[in-house]
Amino acid sequence: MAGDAHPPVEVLLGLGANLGDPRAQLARAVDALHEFVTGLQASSIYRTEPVGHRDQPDFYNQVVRGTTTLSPGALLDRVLAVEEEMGRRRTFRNAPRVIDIDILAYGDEVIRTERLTVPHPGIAERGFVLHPLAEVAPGWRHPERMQTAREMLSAAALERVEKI
Ligand code: PH2
Ligand code: MG
Ligand code: MG
Repeated sequence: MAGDAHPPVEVLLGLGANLGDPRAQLARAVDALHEFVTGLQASSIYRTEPVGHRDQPDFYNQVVRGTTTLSPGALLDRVLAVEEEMGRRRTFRNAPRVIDIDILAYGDEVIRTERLTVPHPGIAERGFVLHPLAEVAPGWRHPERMQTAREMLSAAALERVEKI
């Protein structure tokens, strides 16, 4: 949509899956993201212990970095459309899922609307985000905490995370 034109901005997205064939689904999601995120760089995939609702399969997590010209709201719409096309059904909070795509950061903007909290509120406590984030964006600083992923990692008590 022309109304969504926006100066290019660097975004960080967090991907997770723990149903079906998680690694294939991460690959499919990254492919779909190329349609609206350019210069995309993807981290390694990490196998991670579930956080929140613990009685579910391990997750496979990844962080991607790239540039978009979509506004934050338009980016969220596109990301939710990819989740839906891939068969995500929303049941309960922290439930198992075929794909989850979260907007971790949108440039260094701080956004708090009904639909969107950016930076994503869980970043600093989540090893499944911080490990792949440190790999793909070592110089990025959380715009409110002013810390890098590495710095947040050293302060957090974290779940099991294994690079694969
Ligand atoms: N996502 C959640 C809740 N818990 N745990 C892991 N390990 N990985 C996730 O992606 C994840 C989670 C909510 O989105
Ligand atoms: Mg999530
Ligand atoms: Mg999500």
